[in-house]
Amino acid sequence: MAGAIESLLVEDRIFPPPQDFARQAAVSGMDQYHALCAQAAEDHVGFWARHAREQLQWHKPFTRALDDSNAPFYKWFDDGELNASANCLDRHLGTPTENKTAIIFESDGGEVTSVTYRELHDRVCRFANGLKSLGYGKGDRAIIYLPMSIEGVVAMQACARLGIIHSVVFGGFSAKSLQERIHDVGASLVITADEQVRGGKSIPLKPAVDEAFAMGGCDTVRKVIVYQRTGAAVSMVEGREITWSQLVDGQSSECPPEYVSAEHPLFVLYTSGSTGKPKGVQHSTGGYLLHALLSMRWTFDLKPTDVFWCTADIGWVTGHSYVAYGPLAAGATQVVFEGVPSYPDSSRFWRMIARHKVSIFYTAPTAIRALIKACESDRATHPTQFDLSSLRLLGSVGEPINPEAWMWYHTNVGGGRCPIVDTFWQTETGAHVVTPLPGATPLVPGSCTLPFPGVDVAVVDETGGEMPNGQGGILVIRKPWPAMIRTIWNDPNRFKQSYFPPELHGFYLAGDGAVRNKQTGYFTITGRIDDVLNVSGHRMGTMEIESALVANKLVAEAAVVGRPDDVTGEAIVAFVVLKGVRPTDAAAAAKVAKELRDWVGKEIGPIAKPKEVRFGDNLPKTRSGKIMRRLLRVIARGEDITQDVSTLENPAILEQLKQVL
Ligand code: 7RM
Repeated sequence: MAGAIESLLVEDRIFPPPQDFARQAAVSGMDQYHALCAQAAEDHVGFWARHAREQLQWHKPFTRALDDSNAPFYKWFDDGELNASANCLDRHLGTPTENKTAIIFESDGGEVTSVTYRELHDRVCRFANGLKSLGYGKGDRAIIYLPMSIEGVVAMQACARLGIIHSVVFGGFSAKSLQERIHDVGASLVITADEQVRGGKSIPLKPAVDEAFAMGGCDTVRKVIVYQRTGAAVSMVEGREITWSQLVDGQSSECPPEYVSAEHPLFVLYTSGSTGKPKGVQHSTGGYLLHALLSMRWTFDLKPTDVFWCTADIGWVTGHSYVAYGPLAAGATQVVFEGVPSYPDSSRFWRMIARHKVSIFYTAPTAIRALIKACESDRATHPTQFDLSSLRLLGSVGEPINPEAWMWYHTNVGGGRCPIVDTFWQTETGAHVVTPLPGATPLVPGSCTLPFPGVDVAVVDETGGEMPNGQGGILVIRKPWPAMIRTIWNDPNRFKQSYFPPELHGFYLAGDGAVRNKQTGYFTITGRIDDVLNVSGHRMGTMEIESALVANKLVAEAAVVGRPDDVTGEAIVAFVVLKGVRPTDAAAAAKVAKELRDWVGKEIGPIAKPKEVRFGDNLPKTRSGKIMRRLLRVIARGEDITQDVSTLENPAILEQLKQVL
């Protein structure tokens, strides 16, 4: 890792914006970028207020842009009223966008369904009217547990239309994770599907909802709506559970939006932290939508003729800001994809880009790395075998993109002509925080470059003092910004403690390390500084996985660490002490390891399954009983331990844990 970071710091390839790109760009050239930053620096609140007035349609204009009287519980535009769904759909009616394609949906099997903005509006209204007929309205919470689909977007938009706060749970999460979220958010409504289809396989969803209910704690739920994706037979509780088509049948395609305060929560999205259970990150309506939309214009330079494709699932924040809200608010045509990049083979993305003439493509480094590997063994899936000439801009999100992958993406997917926006942001930030603007920022592979105008990002030491360029520190945001997290659902204290530690006197703590280039001031993210892993761009708390492991009857103790992985960025390695005897032969170890991996899959979801499980009679501990995770990280990487281990209670254990059975 140290080597990797050093190589980033000496990276000297620079890719200025192509001239014809810069000429037509929303932010054209660094002068314009610096001018925007200067406006924000001069009048931070006024800057955002101006864009809020220009970009959003207000039912009632706001008179006060920022209320910081109860920091860090900031309020933006809060006496203004608007509706997020009206800002995504109704605003386009009566304009040329009304009959433009909003969503091109491609199923796992390759069938294509498209809807125009008018049709999407009508579908959202019908569904919203159905929800209304069941008595749902402003302030209720809905869990959405749906596959990537037009229906997923419709469900989110319909909730927004009525002021219902949605909480989308990724379809890859287990029944247990679903139950915890239903309970924590106090949902009265669950919207799900019979099954989801990915990679040629049907995976049950409704049965997971049934299982979640059977675990208890879901008594707040009054109704379950089931979208019949495959038509598989699923159990339906009479009176409580109805199908999507029953709900929308006979409903009107006009549903007046419920105007809410800009501070009304639009959604709660659960994300992993360093301790305890996942946190329900609460976002606002106005400030969130503003930044989602503005980044469509500035980061993605969206034009009316673009075909935008963000490959993220709606279960993640990227699928909120850059599938469900941002592209629609901007009136874009976007691709929504049900399946996976490797099915029917690893050329799926390239075929889809060619088929739908995608011009802006936004995906994760882990997908790029997996596809690099795939096309090395099967040349027929190499991107250069396909007509990708429609592309004009590429994007990356979720984890650092290593310069090799960046170069490959640039050369082979972008044909050397498309800028790459390496966008750094988080569930908590709502939208892009450090990112190139493609018509302005000269690109350096492996760097997310410079702050989004109006977001005051800095690298500081533990007490908030700014680090000189070239010296690493922690990434903070010094001023509130409109799309920032408002609180953690049900846990305002945890919100304060996690993001606004007293030592940083009011700065937002992102949880990432960063360093700025000595000459350019460009940011490079050096990774999480807490116990959060990034596996395939998915955030996983090590404590969360440890809790799942020790909940298994075989396990006495467990410690989980990350190890660098070529494809997934980080891989999960679990060190486990069993209650019974330690397995000493490979077959026995493999059997228990499989059992534990499957267990974690059931407790959290398949994405949390450890890649490797090692067994020991004990774990390396200090004399005060603290597990030395630092040493476990070294062991997990297969590196030699160079540090002094004399303070360990039980140094002999290290040899045992080094063994790979
Ligand atoms: C959007 C998203 C957030 C964490 C964040 C970082 C890492 C995301 C980049 C990145 C380096 C990037 N939300 N991260 N983007 N690291 N360069 N461009 O991913 O809440 O799920 O994760 O992801 O560690 O803190 S998230």
